[in-house]
Amino acid sequence: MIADIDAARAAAVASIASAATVDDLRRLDAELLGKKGPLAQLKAGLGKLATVDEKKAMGAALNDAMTAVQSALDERRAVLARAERDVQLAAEALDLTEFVKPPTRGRAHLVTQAWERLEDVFVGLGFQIAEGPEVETDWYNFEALNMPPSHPARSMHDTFYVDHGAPGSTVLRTHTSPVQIRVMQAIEPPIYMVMPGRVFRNETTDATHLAVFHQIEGLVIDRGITLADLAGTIDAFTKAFFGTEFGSRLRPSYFPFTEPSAEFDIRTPKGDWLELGGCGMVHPNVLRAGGLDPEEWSGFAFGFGIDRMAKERHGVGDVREMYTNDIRFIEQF
Ligand code: FA5
Repeated sequence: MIADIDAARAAAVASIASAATVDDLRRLDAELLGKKGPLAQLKAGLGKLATVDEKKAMGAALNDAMTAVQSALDERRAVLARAERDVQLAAEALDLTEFVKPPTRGRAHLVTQAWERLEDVFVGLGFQIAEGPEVETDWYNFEALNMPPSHPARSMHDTFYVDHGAPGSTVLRTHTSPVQIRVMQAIEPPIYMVMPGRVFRNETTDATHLAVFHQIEGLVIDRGITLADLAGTIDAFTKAFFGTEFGSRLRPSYFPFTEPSAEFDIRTPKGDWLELGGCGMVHPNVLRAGGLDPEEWSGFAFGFGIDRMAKERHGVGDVREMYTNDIRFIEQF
């Protein structure tokens, strides 16, 4: 009988070694160790043995054989499972090198880039940032800025009126200067604030004029502020934004809300002068409209065109080009 057990064991181990898949092994497991398997049948024959000692010896040999078959099954299963997993991983692997051209990344619009850089530069100079509404009352856009209804300077701003409230009382803001008043009303001096935003003018567009464009307003209110502080701030800004090879100058001008008033020009490295915005010392009537005492506080304000700055900084010929959304133009920046 020992010979039969050894033969059954050897045959089982050999068929396990030649199993090609985990499924084959599952079938072999049932065949070899199941109730009808060769070892189970030999076990059924134990009863026919004559002596107890023989039964014991054969029983032990059968148990050894079953344990050996079971561990052969376990070892082979581990080997086959690993091989099958390797095949599956290889089949599912993604070849990322097939994207020869990486997907192109989007970026901020030229004017947004200029807006964000302006904010960075002014924050670096110690300013805070505020924003005001695009739809304004006539009072904030004009009256509080020393432009009563009959003031001739109103005609410099070709205004879009909004059909809201009393006729003529609501406008699309023509500049960011009304935010000066809102800031003075909202916070106590000292004020060092810049206010970027979108503005609207009912004008014909050309290479330097848009009907919807962007300005950045600046307002400084403190004790003892003079025109020298304004000139120094503008020069520091010019060098920080455009580069140290650029210079700046103030040219006498007129705005109802500043006195004295000036235009702010920058000098390019080639020596040309370009007008970028208006500025001046805040008019006493404007301080009063903002709730401040002109005897106690003084300050300066400025307003630059952001679209024109982006145009100059990148050498764009025509401001309108920045809004055509022609990808061949936009992707250069
Ligand atoms: C003003 O709007 C004043 N609020 C600026 C100011 C603020 C002066 C504070 C004093 C104190 P002006 O209309 O000049 O001023 O416009 C200022 C700048 O906005 C211009 O220098 C220019 O850079 C830009 N700008 C004006 N009109 C247009 C337009 N149609 N398209 C594009 N940019 C414009």
